[in-house]
Amino acid sequence: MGKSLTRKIIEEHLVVGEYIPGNEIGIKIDQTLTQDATGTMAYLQFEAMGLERVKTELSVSYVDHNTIQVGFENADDHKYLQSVAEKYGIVYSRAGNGICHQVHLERFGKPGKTLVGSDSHTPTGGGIGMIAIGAGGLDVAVAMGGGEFYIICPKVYKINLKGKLQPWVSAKDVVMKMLEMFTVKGNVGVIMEYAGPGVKNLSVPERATITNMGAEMGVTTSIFPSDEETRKFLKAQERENEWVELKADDDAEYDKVIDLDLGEIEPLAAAPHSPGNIVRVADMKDMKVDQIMLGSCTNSSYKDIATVAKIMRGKIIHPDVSFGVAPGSRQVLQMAAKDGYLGDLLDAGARLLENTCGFCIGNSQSPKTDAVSLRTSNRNFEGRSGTKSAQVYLVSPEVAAIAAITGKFSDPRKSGIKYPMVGMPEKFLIDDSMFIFPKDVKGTAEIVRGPNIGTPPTSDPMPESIKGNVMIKVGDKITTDHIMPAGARLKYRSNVPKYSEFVFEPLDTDFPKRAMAAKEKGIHSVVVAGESYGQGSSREHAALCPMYLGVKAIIAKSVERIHAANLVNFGIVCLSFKDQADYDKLDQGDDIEIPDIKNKLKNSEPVILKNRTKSIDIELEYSYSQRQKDILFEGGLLKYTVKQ
Ligand code: MIC
Ligand code: SF4
Repeated sequence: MGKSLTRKIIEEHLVVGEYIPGNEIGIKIDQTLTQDATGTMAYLQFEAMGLERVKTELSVSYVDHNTIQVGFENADDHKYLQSVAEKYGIVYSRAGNGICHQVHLERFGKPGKTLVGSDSHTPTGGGIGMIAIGAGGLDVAVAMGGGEFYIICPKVYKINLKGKLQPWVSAKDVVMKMLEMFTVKGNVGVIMEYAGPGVKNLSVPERATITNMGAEMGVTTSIFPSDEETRKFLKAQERENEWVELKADDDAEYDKVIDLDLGEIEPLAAAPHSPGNIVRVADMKDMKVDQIMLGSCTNSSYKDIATVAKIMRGKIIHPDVSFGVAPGSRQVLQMAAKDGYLGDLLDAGARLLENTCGFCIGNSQSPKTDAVSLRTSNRNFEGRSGTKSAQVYLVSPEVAAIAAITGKFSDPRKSGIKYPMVGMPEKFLIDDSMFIFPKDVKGTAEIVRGPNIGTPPTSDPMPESIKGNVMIKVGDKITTDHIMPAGARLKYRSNVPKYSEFVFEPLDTDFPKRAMAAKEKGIHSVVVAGESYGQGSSREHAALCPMYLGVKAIIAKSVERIHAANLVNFGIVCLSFKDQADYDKLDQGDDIEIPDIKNKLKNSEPVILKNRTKSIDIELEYSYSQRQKDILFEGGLLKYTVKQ
């Protein structure tokens, strides 16, 4: 049997373990990326490792999340990041250069390479044939230091694409179709490999939209082959010499094969409040819309902006809507300006937003109370927009454009407007002047630390027994936005004690005070959760800040991949119910004990939780490799790595 493309790239990078799906393996990382919101912590941790330079082929530090700069905090972070980059040999992408994933695809992504990034949408790089994986900042710091990156050796699903997209249907609809089929849970440890005759009908930026939002399925990553389309893209980015042809063997073995006919896909949307709530746009019954946002790392390519501009040309936006446009990169923005598309959009009444994450992370453009907001981004978790009562639908740029004109959520195929076909430009505008390439080969640059730059707290070694309290009980599909909100709170990322005041803010504003008071009395906190705990972002603060507040264990029906890894990295043990029904036998406030947990893990014995309040025992499970156990015993990855 032949090999999948995924297997070929992973085997080429395999340094620890064997390629057996389900096994923990360590792979060599060629490239890393960070963004500012997760980057400061990642670099503080890198500094703590005491290395002289990064050891990767390429590491890039992007500033794209926190550019709102109300107060000094964001700007302090940026200066710190710039100085760290210079000292350790990292490329610095300045604020204004664009969203990390879009810019990385344009300027640095290389077929066949591995990339790990401290952002969950790093799989965008799969569009150009990379194995690109999102992770917590600490894992990225270790990779920058030349350490291997650990994943579960994946199951590989082949998505066999046929046919061609119809007018008014675009790459966003393809990934929403995938979300309809696979949902947002149950795909941990899977890589989606796109193949088949339909692949050639998608350009690299379109493929990147698909692999980007694949993150919402909870998969490890998604990947496309590197073919003539990839060559065209690299050539247009003046990087043709970086192209290599890459594809699966014709007789490759897969864990599942799914056929998907591009020609049969219709305009889709993700309804509130999950990217997995897929509905047909045709069923939206001309719902009145209040806000439309075009942008984010999913849909802000040149093609996306140009398509919308062409639809809007000569039209005026509906008086009841606010329409914001955030191009994905400076390249897209400069080209849209030169080619006249920006003029079309501005003439129509669009509000030009900075080419950053902005609205997508909820740090600006919060809609009005109860608003219906149509967004081309990838996440519509409740409250993420900054307005709890807002109804956010995720849509394609085409659907967004028609809604901006009509003020209604309607089927773009019935708009009466001719569909503008926009191809990929033969040549993109190349201007790398907003990158700072490191010159200081001796690493003597001084690191600049403003008052917003704290020191990363470390946790204590694992206790022999966990004795404490169910400090909070939460339900299913709790996202990292619930655990550690971003938006207006984002600016405290570099200041853990301050940011910790907002742990679980959307669910229970009293949690931080309760947990801290318990910690001061030596009482351990545990969190009880339902299915798919920790969905969404890679932000390690969703583990780091609970750790700071004294959380020692998460007891959940299931935990998502990146968050589970982050919990280990910060010394929080993650246990699941042997019998899912036992979830009902724990309540907030219950006194609990997990006796002798350290030894049980050491000896791979079952763990029993004693609910002292209810006088019942509950059997808990775990599946940790020896490496993960050692990290937990040590009190987290930083201590473990320094010791090594
Ligand atoms: C997101 O889209 O949720 C973010 C903000 O980009 C996060 C990273 C972060 O929280 O800083 C992600 O996707 O990992
Ligand atoms: Fe930025 Fe949004 Fe993409 Fe996250 S999902 S990287 S916040 S644009």
